[in-house]
This record gives sequence, structure tokens and C-alpha cells, in this order.
Amino acid sequence: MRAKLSLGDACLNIVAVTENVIRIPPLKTRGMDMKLRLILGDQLCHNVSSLVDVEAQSDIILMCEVRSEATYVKHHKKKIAFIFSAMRHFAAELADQGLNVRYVRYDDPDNAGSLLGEVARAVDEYEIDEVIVTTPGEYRLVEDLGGWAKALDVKVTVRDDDRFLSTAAEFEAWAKGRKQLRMEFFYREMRRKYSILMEQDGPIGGQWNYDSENRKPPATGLEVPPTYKAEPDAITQEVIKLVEANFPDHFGDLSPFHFAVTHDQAVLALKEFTDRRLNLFGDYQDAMIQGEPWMYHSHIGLYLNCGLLDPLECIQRAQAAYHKGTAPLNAVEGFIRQILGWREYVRGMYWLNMPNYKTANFLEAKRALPEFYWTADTQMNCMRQCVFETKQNAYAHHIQRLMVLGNFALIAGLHPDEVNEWYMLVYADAYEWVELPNVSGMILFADGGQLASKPYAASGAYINKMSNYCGYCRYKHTVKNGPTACPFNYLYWDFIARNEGKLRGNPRMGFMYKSLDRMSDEKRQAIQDDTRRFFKAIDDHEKV
Ligand code: FAD
Ligand code: DLZ
Ligand code: SF4
Repeated sequence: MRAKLSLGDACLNIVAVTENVIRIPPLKTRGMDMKLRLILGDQLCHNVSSLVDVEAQSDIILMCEVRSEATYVKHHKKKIAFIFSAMRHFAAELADQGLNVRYVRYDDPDNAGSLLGEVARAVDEYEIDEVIVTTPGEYRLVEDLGGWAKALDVKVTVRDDDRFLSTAAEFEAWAKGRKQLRMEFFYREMRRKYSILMEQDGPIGGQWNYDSENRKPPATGLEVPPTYKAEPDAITQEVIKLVEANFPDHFGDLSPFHFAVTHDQAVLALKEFTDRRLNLFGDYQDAMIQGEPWMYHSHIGLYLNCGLLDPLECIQRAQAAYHKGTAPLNAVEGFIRQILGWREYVRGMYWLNMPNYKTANFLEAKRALPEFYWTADTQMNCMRQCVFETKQNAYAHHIQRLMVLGNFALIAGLHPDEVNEWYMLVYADAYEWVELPNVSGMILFADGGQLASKPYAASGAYINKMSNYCGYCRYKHTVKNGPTACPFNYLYWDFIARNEGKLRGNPRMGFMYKSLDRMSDEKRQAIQDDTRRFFKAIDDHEKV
């Protein structure tokens, strides 16, 4: 008989459980090496490399909720609850398979507060011979791991993370000798490698990329299907209480909480997407509607990034929908490009460019992050909506992150450190390997154009075209200067003028600089005056 798992104890030594007896592994008595296999909170899949050759008799799997990981940035409350609950469910699944799991809860009075501290505690208690861990997703932890063998006086083996579709070494080889590292060409290689949406030697439909069909503004009366909602079970409810008690000053709302917390639930979320949203994913990929945070996106990034979903499984499900005729090519190709192309590409860029990527600030941006990124207390309706939804859901879709929140950060000249910290902190899918290239590379052009060929800067006209936000705004997207003008309008031109020395030579910016050259001195002065007035108001803590 299998004993019921209790996740109520502070520190769980979940071991192979039979007839209600917890069997502690026979330490050293059988002459077997004891291995401690550390599973991090974003490594929640059964075929993670650190578990491949796990020995049910002698090995111990360690999972721990620790202060250092929960607070190295002050993650959104929902993200912490999501990770802790998913970790607890995953631990229960492993124990259910008869594996020895030592699960350390956040509220364990003996919790050492850090990964190294918890590994040290387990190494001591069980006389461990070797610690095995899959390469962490963040540079800071990989660096830290380098010192563990010495600190613990035990062998530490770091295995490759093979949950991605390309390796850092493959990406480096692809990048070598290329002048420009454009995602599109990397993506084509990946399509070939995995034979995705291919016929004979070419792409299905004759084109690699259907992005030009994927820029439709929101249609009026569009009925967006509701997103997947899991009901919090007892484990999740307990975690929610723990987060509320221990992280009260972290950003974001805990309730309502409807994220999937197991692989099976995450598959349901994926299925909900492929059945009900994928068909219009392409058409409305860039569209934004007031009060519709989820649009036709998949909402699976958080599951992919912590291991609950496998990227190839997601790609193949989308491809199957195309072959079944339930979703058109522009939608399926667009979705697959995000996972097979962008996701792998940004990870490659991260490992290729770290640690320098973290300090890049090509445009020498200096401004502090305005308070309204935390409070949503601004009269700019687009910003208010996107911050509000981020706070509520630990989610915003790509175009909100890029063309509203990111666009503002770029044209206002916000410092990359402050912007990176914000993005790392507010989204449930945020890990540095994916967040940093998107922020420093894609939105801030801080890498000087390694990732994006030109800055994604836009005025209010773009936001008005792709959303209905402007209709609810106190500012007017059609007005270029003065107190009623949309701040994106003058900030945009101030950005172009301010960064002339760095950007005029960019071939894709030629048109903008021609327009700037044609501008009268009075117009230029008005842009500068409005920009100064706007920033002064922010500095004086006025509501802008
Ligand atoms: P969908 O729009 O449905 O796309 C499907 C999947 O494709 C995503 O789940 C994701 O895994 C992948 N994907 C799409 N775009 C990208 C991209 N640019 N880079 C990497 N993967 C991509 N994504 C994160 O996973 N974590 C982050 O911390 C993160 N920070 C971002 C910050 C900024 C400034 C920007 C512009 C983008 C960021 N992204 C990040 C990428 C993208 O916005 C999110 O992956 C996406 O919004 C997640 O929602 P979704 O699952 O509904 O994605
Ligand atoms: C994100 C996160 C959080 C909030 N908490 C934990 C934790 O307590 N224990 C753990 O093992 N992992 C956690 N994680 C995920 C890690 O931060 C992640 O593994 C690293 O950032 C490497 O990507
Ligand atoms: Fe945003 Fe400007 Fe439109 Fe207002 S008018 S919603 S600030 S783009």
C-alpha cells in the first residue's frame, strides 16, 4: 500500500513509502554511492538530465523552497506561488514513482535559505558522494555552482540542460563568422533540423515567414475565448497562504490564481489554446483590446520555462492543427516561429553574450523607472492598462511588453538595469536567459543592434492602430505637442533627436532622420519643451 503523501510537514523526507512506513535509504550500508540530485524550480520535468539514471534505492532527490531564489529579485507573488505549488506537485509525482525525495518547505524552521545551504545540509545528513544538477537557466547560478565542489567538499556534476531544441554550442557555431545574427536565418535552420512545416526541401506554402499577414488591428466586436483556468487544490491554497504571509511587500495580486501547476494541467492549457485560439493567433498577434489581457496568445510561456511543457510537444500540436485543417498556416507558422525561432534564439544570444549582455547600455540611457510602472497610476491609458493587467495576472502579451511598456522605456531613456529588474520581477515566465535579451536587446537596443536591426520605437499612432486604448485616454494620439498631446508622440521624436549620434548611421533609420531634417526649429523646440515638462512632472511626482 502506498502511504498518502503529506505536504503538511515542514521538511519532507519523502522516501519510497510502503505500508505507511517511511523507508530511509540504507545509508552506505550496501556499499553503493549515494547521489544527491538537485532539481531546481524551473526543472520540473521527469526526463530532466539530472534524473536520467536515478537509482531508486540509493539516490536522493532534493527540492527546496529557498529565500535566495524567491527574493534575488522580488518576484511577483503569483510567480512564487506558481513555482512553489508546481514544485510540490512535481515532488509528489516523483515520490509516487518510488523515488526518494527530500522536499524542504519555505517555512521549515531549519531551512538554510539558499540552494547551497540546503545542499550542504543534505550532503551532511546523508553522507552524499556526488551532487548532480542540470545546468541552471541563469548565469549567476552557473557561476555560483562553480564554487560548490570546494565549499561542500564533494563531487559536483553539472549536466547539460537538454530540454531546449538547440544547444549553446550549436548556436555559437551558427553565430561564428556571421556579421549579423538575425533570428530569421537561425529559425530556418531549426525548421530544417526538426523538419517542421517542411515539404521536400522547402517550407510548406513556399514562404518561411507569414508575419506580413499577422498584423491585423483588433476587429470590433471580437469575442476572445476565455483562457484556461485551473482551480487551486489544497496544495496550491496552502502555498498561496504561505506567499501572502512571507512576501507581503512583493508586487502583484495573488488572487485569483488559476495557473496550471502540473504537467497534465499544462497540457490542458495547451490544448485549450490549440483548440480555441490558435486559428486566430496569427491575425491578432499584435492586437490589443482594453480589458482583454489574454487575446489569442497561448499563455504557456510560464509552463515551458519551468519544465511543465516540452517545446517540441507544443510545436507538434500546432503543426498537427495545420494538417488537420483547424488552423491556417499564418497562425501555425507564426506560433511555431515564437517557440522554435525566438525562444531558442534569445537563449542562444544570452549564453553567447553573457556576462557582458547584462551591463550593455549602448544608448547610455539614464532615467529611473517611473513610479507608475508599479502603481499603474498614470493618465496614459495604454500604460495604465498594461501595468494593471501585469499586476493582476503576472502576464502581459508580447505586444504589450514590446510596443507599450517597452516602447515607453526605450523612448523615455530608462536605464537598462531598472527596466531589466522590472521585467524579471513582474512576469511569471521571467528567467534571465529569456528576459534579458528581450529587454536589453529587443526593447532597449542596449546591445547596439546585435538582436534587433533597429530600435522598436513608435509614436502614439502605432498604439492607436493596434489597439482601442487611445479611445479611453485623456491624451490625444492625433495631437503632437502641448498638454493634450500623446506623450509617445513627442517622446518618440525626442528619442530620435537625442540619439542621433548613435542611430543616424543605421540604414533602417534613414527615413526617420530625413523627417527629422525636414522639421522646423520651432517644431524641434516644442518637442524638447514637451519632453522636459513631462519628465519634470514625473520627477515632481505629479500624475502624468
Ligand atoms: P505566445 O505569444 O503565445 O507565444 C508562444 C511562446 O513563444 C511563448 O510562450 C514563448 O515561449 C515563445 N516566445 C514568444 N516570443 C518570444 C520571445 N520574444 N522570446 C522568447 N520566447 C518567445 N518571454 C518569456 O518567456 N520570459 C520573459 O521573461 C520574457 N520577457 C519579455 C520581455 C520583453 C520586453 C518582451 C518584448 C518579451 C518578453 N518575452 C518573455 C517574450 C514574450 O513576450 C513572452 O514569451 C510571451 O508574451 C509569453 O506569453 P504567451 O505564452 O502567451 O506567448
Ligand atoms: C523562480 C524560483 C523561485 C521563486 N523559487 C525557487 C526556489 O525556492 N527553489 C528553486 O529551486 N527554484 C526556485 N525558482 C527557480 C530558480 O530561480 C531558477 O532555477 C533559477 O533562476 C535558474 O533558472
Ligand atoms: Fe497611449 Fe497615447 Fe493612446 Fe493615450 S493617446 S492610450 S498615451 S498611445
